[in-house]
Amino acid sequence: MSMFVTKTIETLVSEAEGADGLRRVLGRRDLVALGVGAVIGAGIFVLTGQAAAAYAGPAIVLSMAIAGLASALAGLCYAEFASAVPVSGSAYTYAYATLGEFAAWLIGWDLILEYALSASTVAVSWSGHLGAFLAQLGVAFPAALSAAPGTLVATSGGHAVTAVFNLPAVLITAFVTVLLLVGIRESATVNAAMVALKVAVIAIVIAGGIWFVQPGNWHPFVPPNSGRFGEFGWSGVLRGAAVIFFAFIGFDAVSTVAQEARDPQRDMPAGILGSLAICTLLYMLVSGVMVGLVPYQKMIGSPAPMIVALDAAALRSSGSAHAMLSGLKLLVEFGAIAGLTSVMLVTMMAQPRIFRAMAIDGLLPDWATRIHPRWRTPHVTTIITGVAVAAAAGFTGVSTLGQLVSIGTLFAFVVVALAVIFLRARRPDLHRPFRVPLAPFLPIAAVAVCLLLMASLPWATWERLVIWMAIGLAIYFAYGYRHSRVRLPKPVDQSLA
Ligand code: ALA
Repeated sequence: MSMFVTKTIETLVSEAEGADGLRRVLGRRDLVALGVGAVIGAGIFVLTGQAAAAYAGPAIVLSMAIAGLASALAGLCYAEFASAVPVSGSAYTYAYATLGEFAAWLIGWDLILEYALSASTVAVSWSGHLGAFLAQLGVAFPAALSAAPGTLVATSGGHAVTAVFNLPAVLITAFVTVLLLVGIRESATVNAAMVALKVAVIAIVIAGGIWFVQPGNWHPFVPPNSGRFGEFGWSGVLRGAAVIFFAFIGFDAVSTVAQEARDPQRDMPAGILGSLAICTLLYMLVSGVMVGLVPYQKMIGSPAPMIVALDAAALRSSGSAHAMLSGLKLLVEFGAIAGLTSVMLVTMMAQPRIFRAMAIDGLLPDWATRIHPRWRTPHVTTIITGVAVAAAAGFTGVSTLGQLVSIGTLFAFVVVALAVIFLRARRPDLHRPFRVPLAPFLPIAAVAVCLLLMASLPWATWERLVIWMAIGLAIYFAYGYRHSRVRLPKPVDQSLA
């Protein structure tokens, strides 16, 4: 059989309904919280300032709306698939059902960028925020243990030392891995607590900060273009959207726990679209407040733009207002640390489930399908993910690879939107509890907007994507092509399930 062989929807659903071993414990609220958990993180706490200062100015609010719209178009496509095919492989499985094994492998491989690589970049950011938080409390963390080997880091005394490895990034990855091993219910509960905290912090920044906004900072709302594409003006709004898109990544991770949802057909669309709506609204409001507190130029290059904005407001105020703004700064650091932890938690929850779906199909080795007898979690793939994320976060300079995460995710979105169109044509009869409205126009719009955002990313990011995919192709032909269970049917080894 050819490598374009597809899996039928009926096979996928019956496999998922069989004695799979995962626990069906997640309700609608858990799913929305998982979506928000995966989305609000490094993007809003780190990238907003850069996107506003270098590209969009106060119109960062519009960039947020565009990135939110692109995500919503893709989110609708994910919602249709996740309700019709509620299995844990997400885009990988959707591609297998529609475009065939080869495309499925490519997407499965690509999703490593979205989940494992983003967890690594977020772990590095987590480490940076922990250092800043401790510094605010007057505690100095050893600089040599705070970055990838070979990086020059400034000590609290102002000297430069060469870092050995990034200890906090490794520790947080280990903590998240252990939590994910112990159980899906436990992980969802910790996630809910962290989501409540980070949403509360953002809401407090909005509600507290709005009183200190200087409306003059919002003018001109769309600063004139500098003469170069992407530097202010409308092209800047677009580039700002492409950069800030990272902040929206993650809502689709909800679809990877479809087999652990109590009623996936009903609750998957709510989890995906509900979390996206909450995050888009919060992002537009908080970025609007930030560029109202401080002239956007002041946030250039800052890894903690919310702090810069609050600092500017604190400088202008006195007495209790000053004290409140200083308190808010500490809260923001704390919220960022919680926020980043939950992003890692959900992306590192998603990755092992995709690996496992690939192993069930024979594209990865059999032992990767195992479920822990007591914890009922995919422990083998969870540990592999944890080790890979920790190695990348602790020992390599992954922090510069955020745009690779974005391009990889956009690529997956394009494929899922195309897959919706294909499946509508091929299986019009299929029961779809949720349907993308105005199909095929909205899925086509999803493809177009995602391609536009991909085109706005730097060329170097494209080169890295091509290299990553070439490595994936080599692995497919060396292993998956020869072991595929769909093309070369062989019984599943029940002792491993
Ligand atoms: N959306 C996630 C973040 O901003 C990846 O950290």
